[in-house]
Amino acid sequence: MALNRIVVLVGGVGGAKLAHGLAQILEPERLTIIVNTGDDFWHYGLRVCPDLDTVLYTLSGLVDPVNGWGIAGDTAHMLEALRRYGEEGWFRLGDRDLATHLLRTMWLRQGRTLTQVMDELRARLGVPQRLLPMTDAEVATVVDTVEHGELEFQTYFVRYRWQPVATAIRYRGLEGASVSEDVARAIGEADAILFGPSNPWLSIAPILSVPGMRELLLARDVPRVALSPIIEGNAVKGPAAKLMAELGYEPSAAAVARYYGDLINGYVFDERDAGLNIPVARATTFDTLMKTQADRARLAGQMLDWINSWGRNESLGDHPG
Ligand code: FO1
Repeated sequence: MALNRIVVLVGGVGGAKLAHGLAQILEPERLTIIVNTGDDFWHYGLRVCPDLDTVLYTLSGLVDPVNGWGIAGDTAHMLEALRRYGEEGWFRLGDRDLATHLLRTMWLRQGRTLTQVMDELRARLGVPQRLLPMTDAEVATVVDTVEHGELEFQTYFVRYRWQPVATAIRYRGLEGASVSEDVARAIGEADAILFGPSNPWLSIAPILSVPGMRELLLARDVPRVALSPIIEGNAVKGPAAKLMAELGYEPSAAAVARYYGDLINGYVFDERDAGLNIPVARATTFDTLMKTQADRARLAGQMLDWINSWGRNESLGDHPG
């Protein structure tokens, strides 16, 4: 099976690591990264796009290696100045990171699309891979919680540190959203579509909820392979396992595979979970923890080698059960 063009759907930190692994082993023109924008929000008049920026900073080598988001060595003078004015400053916008939000907001105000803005930012930072927002429309993830009712995503995630109990997750603004031409072309030309180890509900589901996205993906008779974000019932990072339990799913790699259902025809999960019964036509295990940059390239290579080994002429649409 000739895997020339690879599309990967990602959210923030975990997805950015897989994207970086792929970027290390593929020629740049073979990789397109489609990124969740449900986490995006307006903050002090600026358009902030955390997942896009996390991928941008990871691929450009600027990312803070401890947090996995933001810029390494960034300072917080702006935040301190905001607090002097009595502002809470709960969202830690670093001084250098601010430049990204200023440019993005200016260019958006001048009428450029988010796709064009991100293309300019990644080119100026020397990132050669295509980095596409899931849509150019403003779609916002909203979390319904027991304690506070409806919360904007960043309020839920950062301000309340994802501690409130979630009862539902919704995506606002879908009625005005569509798949961009660039995203449609990338999916249409892909020889394999990967789902990053990002939170299925908070990071991948917003991408899938863009009108037309599911149909585009399902129309492609190519490997569509997800990488589990759950290892031994726990999320590698963030609230995936907690959310699954709150939304009525058993937190496991198997439940994530069931959630993706017929969107995927292949599944990669961690070798520590080797005993699990995975309801996907093709499934395999690797060491999926990406602790180092070398781990990212190793796992990306293992995934592509495995997909390459699939039979040449079988139809990929089959899905048991
Ligand atoms: N995450 C936090 O937990 N606390 C923060 O203060 C914070 C600030 C921040 C600033 C810019 C940026 O691009 C990302 C930032 N993140 C922060 C991460 C981000 O909000 C989340 O990791 C994602 O939205 C979830 O994928």
